[in-house]
Amino acid sequence: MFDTDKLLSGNIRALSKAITLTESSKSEHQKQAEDLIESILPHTGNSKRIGISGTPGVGKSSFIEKLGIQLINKGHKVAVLAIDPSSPISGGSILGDKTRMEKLSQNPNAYIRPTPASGNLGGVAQKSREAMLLCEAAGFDIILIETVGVGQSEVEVSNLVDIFTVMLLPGGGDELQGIKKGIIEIADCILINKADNENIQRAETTMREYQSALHIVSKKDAPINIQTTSSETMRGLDDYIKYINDKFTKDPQAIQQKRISQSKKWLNSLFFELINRKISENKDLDLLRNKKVQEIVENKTTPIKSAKVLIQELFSGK
Ligand SMILES: Nc1nc2c(ncn2[C@@H]2O[C@H](COP(=O)(O)OP(=O)(O)OP(=O)(O)O)[C@@H](O)[C@H]2O)c(=O)[nH]1
Ligand SMILES: [Mg+2]
Repeated sequence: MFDTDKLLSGNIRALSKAITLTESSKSEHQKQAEDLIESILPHTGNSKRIGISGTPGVGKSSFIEKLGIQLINKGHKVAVLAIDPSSPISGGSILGDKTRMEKLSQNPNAYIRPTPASGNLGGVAQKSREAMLLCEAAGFDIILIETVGVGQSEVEVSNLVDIFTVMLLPGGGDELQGIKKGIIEIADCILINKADNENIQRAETTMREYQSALHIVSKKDAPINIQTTSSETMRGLDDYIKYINDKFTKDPQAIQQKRISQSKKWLNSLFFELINRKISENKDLDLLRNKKVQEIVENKTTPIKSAKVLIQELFSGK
């Protein structure tokens, strides 16, 4: 039996064991993990959930290292979950991440964990969601999720966090690439990173370009926070922390609303995924579907009538 009390008391080994359980592909472990997560739910939801996304090398881990230490110095407990959608078992960048986050990884009030990108159900972010809830139950009140920006996974991670931050480099002529890629649809905050040394001017120009472009195209209720940052000089770090705190203190209702709509999305996507799985596992349905295709081809029936027959078959309880 898993020792839930240990997890709730903040024991790191228990936390690691719990996350490992959620990652197991064995069905008995899956069942145990589902029960465990349900049982700890009353102890979740009390953290600030922050996503930091951006292309490889933009400086996410270095920034998280500095941010994490700063937050710990202010009395927080910080969990870092790193998703690498490019490697199915993850771990790919963990070595790099641990060295990029050297101080943080040695701090007793920090916990760093890579999460596998390919879950059984729920896509890239499902495992991170479970890990996040477990970290919250273990008493971490700041969850930082690092993810490499690759289309769909970014959208999934944005559905997991309260503040989705996109990190960009000072531009080199193609400043508004982020807008073209549609990140403003999901970003709450844009950081123009590595704004140090000879890059300062360029970073500020990029920031202004985004500010004026977003002013025109943004349809969001809350304005997107845009600023320059540097992990080398600590530029912008305090502003970013203030921005996060303000979001939670000035408009807690908005965070609550966001979480409610995220829960709806999670339920819906898992529901449809399970339905699809049920469909693909149903051999009789498959045979019937092939038969219906044939009948449609032979003008014996219509697609709509066939679809209704298939639905009837699916819900006949067989
Ligand atoms: N000049 C400067 N260099 C930085 C800054 N932050 C990070 N770097 C450098 O940029 C490189 C990549 O930094 P990481 O923090 O590993 O970037 P990342 O976005 O986590 O990279 P991946 O995890 O591979 O996607 C390293 O060589 C860092 O030393 C910064 O603020 N200024
Ligand atoms: Mg990294």
